[in-house]
Amino acid sequence: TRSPYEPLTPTTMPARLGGLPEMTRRLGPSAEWRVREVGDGNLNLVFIVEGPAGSLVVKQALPYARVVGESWPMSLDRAYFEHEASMRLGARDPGRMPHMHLFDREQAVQIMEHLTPHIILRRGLIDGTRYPMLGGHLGRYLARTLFRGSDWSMETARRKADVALFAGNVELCGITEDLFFTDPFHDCVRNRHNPLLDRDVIELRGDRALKLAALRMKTRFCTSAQTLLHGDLHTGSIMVSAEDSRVIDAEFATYGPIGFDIGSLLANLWMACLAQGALRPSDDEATSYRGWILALAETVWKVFVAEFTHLWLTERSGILGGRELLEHQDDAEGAALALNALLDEIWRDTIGFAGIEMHRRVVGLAHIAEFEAIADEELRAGCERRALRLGRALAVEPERFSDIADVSALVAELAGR
Ligand code: SR1
Ligand code: MG
Repeated sequence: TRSPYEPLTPTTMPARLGGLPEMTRRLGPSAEWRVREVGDGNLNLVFIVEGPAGSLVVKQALPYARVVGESWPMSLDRAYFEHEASMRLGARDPGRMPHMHLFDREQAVQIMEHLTPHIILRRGLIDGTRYPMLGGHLGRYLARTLFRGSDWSMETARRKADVALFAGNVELCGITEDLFFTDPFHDCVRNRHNPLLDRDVIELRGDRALKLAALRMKTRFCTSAQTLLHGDLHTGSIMVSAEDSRVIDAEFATYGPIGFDIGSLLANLWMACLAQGALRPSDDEATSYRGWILALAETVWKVFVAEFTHLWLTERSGILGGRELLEHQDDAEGAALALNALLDEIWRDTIGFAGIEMHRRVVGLAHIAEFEAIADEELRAGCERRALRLGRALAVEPERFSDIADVSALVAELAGR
């Protein structure tokens, strides 16, 4: 008989998992395991288990949101959706997700590759480290996963089955609906902000144009089921080393608009830029590293466009293949127009979602370590205020940004003030 769900601890891990041949084969005898709990995210337990033969990561969902505590119960099913999404995203861009070894649905446990010497990208951006391969890796990851999970790639039966499957991830999808698009724009108990931003927050919550933009982007998120999203692709969901980049933590996976993952990621890169003035020891170093992050964001977008275009031209086969209507009639110009219209829509969504992400990271529940690491409240408020300005411009005035270089210019201008 199987034991009921119970959270693991470093002490109970050897007794509870030591009987699994997969574990002892990879780690060695359980009596010699060293177990550390290293989770610093908002939701789960994460353990590194080291033995004489190797190391592994054990991730376990808790029946509540770790960031808030037991007062916010949360379904263990999120581990199941994370596992299902990770399998798909990993297959669509091989090598970009950690290798999964075991999944136990009842215990909400995933046992996976221990990525070493990788660190969380957000930490690397706080430390000022440069990762030469990262832009290419992330641009291709975005294009491949977002294209191959879409109607431009999947045939009807598989696509409908996957939409139905991930529609079950209601709880986490509902959190995104609230935490991104609603809570930050009204006086919700889950919100928190730097007290020095009190006046900015009052202004923000009276800003009708901004609230209409939030509603517009919420509508896109809820009604445009273009592809299987990672659903929480910020810089805390990416692990990096000098040569490698991996995407983790896909528990918020849902069908949604292609621009959502891209906008979440770019927003976090742009916010990291805005923090540099307070994080680096000199203005010159801040300017130089900010330039590197801006170039990284541009590379991510440009590689995404190039790879998405390549896939659209070479792999397009799904429900929206559309070849009968265009190429079979030799209408190359028509095909190019269709692709360009799609890329324009993705760009507009991308900057809209980026603007919303910036608001929720400054005045919502879940903040970012780049800003939280700034001890001086005045300095922090300055960075956060610039993020709100940038976020508002992106969400409310998307027509100002026909190209990613337009966003880079505004980030650099705001950061220099
Ligand atoms: C209660 S969950 C809060 C946030 O943490 C996760 O990382 C997601 O970003 C979510 O919105
Ligand atoms: Mg996460």
